Amino acid sequence: LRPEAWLSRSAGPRYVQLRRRLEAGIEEGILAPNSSLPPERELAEITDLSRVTVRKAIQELVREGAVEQRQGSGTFVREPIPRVEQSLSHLTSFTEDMQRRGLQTTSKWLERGIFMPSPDEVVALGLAAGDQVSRIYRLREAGGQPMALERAALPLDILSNPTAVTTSLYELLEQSGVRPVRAVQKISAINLEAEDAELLNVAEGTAGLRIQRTSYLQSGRVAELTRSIYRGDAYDFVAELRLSH
Ligand code: 16G
Repeated sequence: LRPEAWLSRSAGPRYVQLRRRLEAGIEEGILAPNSSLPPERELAEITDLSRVTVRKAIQELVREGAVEQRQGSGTFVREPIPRVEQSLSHLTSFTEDMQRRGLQTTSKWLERGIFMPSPDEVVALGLAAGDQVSRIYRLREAGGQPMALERAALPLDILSNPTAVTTSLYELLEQSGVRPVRAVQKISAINLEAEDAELLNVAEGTAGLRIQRTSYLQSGRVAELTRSIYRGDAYDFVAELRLSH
């Protein structure tokens, strides 16, 4: 970390340079998972930077989830979570995707029941006046790590009993003969709000992906409107593209 080896006048603010330097150390494994960073004062001495600069660099590392501050014991390098490559060309369920990777899935239920629909659910699901919806809202985990928050809304005749969903929604729909066969998915970038970040075990403001999936039955009817928030540090979405004429 000797400053003459890496600090340059022309490479941007000093806290950014220090942050990059620490990130590189984490990537190269010099700073191993669960090892602690030197205290702020010590880091300032080694790097010849001010404590304010050091603090700013560390705050950024906390924000991006590379390190975490543990009450009273310092700043530690976090265990990196394996990134998942998710194909955008197949209509699969979370459970199927994770099983294929040999990961055990679990759900924390945040809400499950029958409700009056919101106006956008009425429109998306093509509901009639007075129709209710089944809603399931859960935190989805794979290999013990929180991966995504998912809020699904389905018409009652497609899912009449939301509490019957215990593991896989798609498996239950398949058993009832209403498995979606087509879906439209929209992905947008967000910064996670405090409550969602806490559930996903990342710092507030961390990058996330908002995904909206509208899925359809063979008949063309909408079966599901699901709004999800995926961890930006856990997912790469991959689509195959072909030249069209
Ligand atoms: C995926 C779908 C979600 C669907 C769920 C069913 C995305 C972005 N979303 O997470 O729309 O409801 O799978 O999963 O891929 P399950 O069958 O494991 O409950």
